[in-house]
Amino acid sequence: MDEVRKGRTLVICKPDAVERGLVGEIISRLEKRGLSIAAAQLRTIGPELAKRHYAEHVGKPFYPALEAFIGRSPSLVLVVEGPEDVYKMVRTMMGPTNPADAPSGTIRGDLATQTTENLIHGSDSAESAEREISVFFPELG
Ligand code: FUP
Repeated sequence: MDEVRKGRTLVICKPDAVERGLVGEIISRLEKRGLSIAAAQLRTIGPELAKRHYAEHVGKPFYPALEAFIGRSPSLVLVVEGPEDVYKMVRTMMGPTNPADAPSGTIRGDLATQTTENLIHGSDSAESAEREISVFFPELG
């Protein structure tokens, strides 16, 4: 089993997921796929943390709405482990950013309707995963 636990990625069940009671559904999909939860933290992502996590988006037109949304109530922040390319598996399971483009069978395609409130974040590369894990879980660095 250990030899397939080579990769890790950061997943955020965003405020809409916690508010709508969809955290169990999301974790269940990840676990059924064969991925595992290595760390979990329920926390409100305030402006300072949001700017660190979403550094690439600060200054974009949608950023103020994104910061307000991500901080409006607690998120469940997870480190998810699996094969080397686990980040890619999670991204495929999430579906595209805009739920209108997300196929049925994906988390966003099955459960979300809006780009802002699209339930889940997953790191977009192995490098992003390590950076984002160190933002939320510095002790795992
Ligand atoms: P994703 O990697 O699919 O989570 O999407 P991005 O990192 O590109 O964007 C992060 C979040 O910003 C999205 F989940 C929603 C929000 N966003 C918008 O509200 N409008 C946009 O045009 C792009 C992103």
